[in-house]
Amino acid sequence: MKHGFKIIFALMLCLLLLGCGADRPMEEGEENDLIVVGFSQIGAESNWRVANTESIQAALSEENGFMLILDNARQQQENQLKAVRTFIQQGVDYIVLAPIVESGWESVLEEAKREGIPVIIIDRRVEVSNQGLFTAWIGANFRQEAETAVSWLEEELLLSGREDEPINILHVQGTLGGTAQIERSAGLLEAVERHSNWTVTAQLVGEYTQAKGYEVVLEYLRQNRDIDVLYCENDDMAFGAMQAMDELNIEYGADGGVIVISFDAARTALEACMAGKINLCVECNPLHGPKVAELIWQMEEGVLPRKENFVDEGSFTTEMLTEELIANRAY
Ligand code: GYE
Repeated sequence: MKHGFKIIFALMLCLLLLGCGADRPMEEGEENDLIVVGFSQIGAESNWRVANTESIQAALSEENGFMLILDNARQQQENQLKAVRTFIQQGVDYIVLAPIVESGWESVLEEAKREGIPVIIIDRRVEVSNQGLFTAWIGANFRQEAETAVSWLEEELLLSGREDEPINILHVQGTLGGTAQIERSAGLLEAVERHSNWTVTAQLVGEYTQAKGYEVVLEYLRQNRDIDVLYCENDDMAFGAMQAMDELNIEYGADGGVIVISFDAARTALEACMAGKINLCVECNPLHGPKVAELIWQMEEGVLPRKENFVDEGSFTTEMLTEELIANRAY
């Protein structure tokens, strides 16, 4: 723990103990033992994000030796920059940053580096000229996720004898400029290039939320219902889109109608997939907490952690899912 922060923390603890009239004197070295981590989280826009926050909170708990300072940026990069600067001022031991977009981090990361505070980036990536500005990154292979989705679609169209038919794809994107969006979009567009009969009829930005997904898809489908595939860059937007299709009496899912592809595979989406509403759930694993803790302990022991750390993930279709499988999932 950095010196300035140690003093503030010790003072706060004293005040708290005095305020509560506690009679237990602070044990010597008590405040020294916790590793202080500042975590700048994007927000709480999706089930995935909530599971991600919970995973960090569970892994960086006091019982595990950490004091976590969590900041929710409510979808604003500006708030994230402020939070990281506050962590630096407080002299935290480590910073964990889940960046909303890839660009714009250079100066704040330089400031952290100058103060000698290691930064672990999780989930989306940062685009910086010097890779030494952060210690490690933990996250998913978003391009692989997109490739899983398009290969499944190719196969599905082949099996149903539609491989040469014109295929209209409605593409619902997440927050623009973040790695998950960039890679999931790029994987789809590359496949569209390869298939002369595939067309992206529109790209709508749903900001990863159910409400926005519903709004943009409803508005679009009111004008144009001629779509074969809905490619949604997360579950929450897929739920919004399904709500819009229900309202407009458009059929979708495993029994026929619009083919729905979604990313994340959080529990509620898997349930919708098992019920035949979502055809394919491509998993994106939000459980970064244990890996963050592991990397910090490595650094505490003077070991330089691996720079790129991918989490495991798979994909699910209606036939693959059982209640038991869903019940046993962690998110
Ligand atoms: O898919 C979405 C979220 O960056 C992988 O962000 C993440 C995405 C995830 O809020 O649900």
